[in-house]
Amino acid sequence: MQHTQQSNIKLNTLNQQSLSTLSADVDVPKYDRSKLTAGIVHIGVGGFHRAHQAMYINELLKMPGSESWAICGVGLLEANRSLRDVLVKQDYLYSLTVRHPNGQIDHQVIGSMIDFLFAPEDKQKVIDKLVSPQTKIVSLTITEGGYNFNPATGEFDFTNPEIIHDMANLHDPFTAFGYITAALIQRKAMGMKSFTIQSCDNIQHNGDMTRKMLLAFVSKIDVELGQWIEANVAFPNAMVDRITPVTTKADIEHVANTLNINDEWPITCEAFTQWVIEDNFSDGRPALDSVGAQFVSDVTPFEKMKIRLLNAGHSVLGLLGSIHGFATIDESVTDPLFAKYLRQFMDDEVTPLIDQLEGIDLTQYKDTLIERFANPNIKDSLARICLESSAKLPKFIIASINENIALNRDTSLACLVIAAWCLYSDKQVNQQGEALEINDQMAVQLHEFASKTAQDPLAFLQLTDLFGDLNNQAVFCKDYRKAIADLYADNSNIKAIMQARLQAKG
Ligand code: CS2
Repeated sequence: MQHTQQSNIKLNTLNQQSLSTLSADVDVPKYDRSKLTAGIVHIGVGGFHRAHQAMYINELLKMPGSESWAICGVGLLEANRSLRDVLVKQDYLYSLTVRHPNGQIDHQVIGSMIDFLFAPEDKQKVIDKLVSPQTKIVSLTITEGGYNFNPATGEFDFTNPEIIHDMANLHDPFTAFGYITAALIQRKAMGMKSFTIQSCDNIQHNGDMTRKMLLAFVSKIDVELGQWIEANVAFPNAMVDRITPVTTKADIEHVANTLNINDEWPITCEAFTQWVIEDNFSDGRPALDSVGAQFVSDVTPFEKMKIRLLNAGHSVLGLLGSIHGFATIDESVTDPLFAKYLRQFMDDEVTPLIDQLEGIDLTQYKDTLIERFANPNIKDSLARICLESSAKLPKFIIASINENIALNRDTSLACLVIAAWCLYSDKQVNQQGEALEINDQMAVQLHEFASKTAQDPLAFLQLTDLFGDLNNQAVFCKDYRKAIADLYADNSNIKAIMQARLQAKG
């Protein structure tokens, strides 16, 4: 540790100049970055964007003729200041460490980002960038919560104070909707084409959802603009996939020790990657199909499969594993009981809801998911998985519960996950008595409702913004009461409860 820190001091900072010092087995950008222009403005430069879209664009830029598709990142949040500082220091370069399940590690340096605008410092600059004719695509990873919909109804939340502010102050926006609207007003006035708005978040019909939310926002500001958006702006739906854990100190040290370079914000990810996109763009698109992405006319079946199996599977392991006291996804899924529970959840409570996809064998897809989750080299923390559960679970799990209820199908494995989420939000400790790290925009309400469980076992379900009318579903409620009773019993043991539920399923 001491040694690493000392050697760090002597290391070069990763930047354009130091690229040539990297060993030949590191895949560095050899294309001329000074010739690139940013056809894509990306809002929300998190780890996932840097492991996924920016990586695809990096591959594309290796091909001549694609120079106009580089990325300008945008950070809307004050918290993005430090990312901006690092990226500027590093000429917007960062390393990607790709960890295979067999231990193989590939290192890349990604060069597709050529600028980064930190919005809180200069909002007008961001609006100008969006208006610039160079900008052909505005892509988004603003997380499930960033779309500002009510999770139970799917309708735009007009009560959000930032939205109320932006509607009256488009010159000084906070939200992606504010920035995009300010830019589209100018584009329309100048007779320009619109950019495509491309969501890369884990929301089913992410393009349709973005469109619906933007139109709702605009409807209160400028009705004609709404009509113009309907006629001119493309919102391709897409399924995005690559497991990207939160960067840790160990990742920074790994890069320092193996690449002999100082990268202050490296990204680590799994080898698997997938991007299925509807071929619907307002003003051209990069040839992403030449670098592994897939263009299709309808992405619906792919996104449902991914969100309801992978993302939901993560949440099953995340919440049950947290209560048990596991720290990571691989640790949870290598426990045979957890693996069995996950598989049965996927087989019995999700697979019957997924349409058959030509060319995709669902059994194999699920096998692959379990292998990916078990990758011992990806230490994906349960804290990351449980982060913002209130924005995730309605789409990942509650949607399947509702579909199963409508079909009179059993939901007992998912039901325990909801009850575990109640315990998690209420007690905020695992069954070993250790504190859980809870990060959720709705943490206060989650705790408030969950903490009434001792008086009313169904109290958590009264949070109807998340659960809709689940609290009126008699069969579900009966099972939920049982799950709560089991979880809240003295000496409760989550594994014994999971085992009993699996046995009851037969
Ligand atoms: C995870 C996703 O945040 C979550 O709950 O399920 O971030 C997941 O790792 C990605 O969608 C994988 O593509």
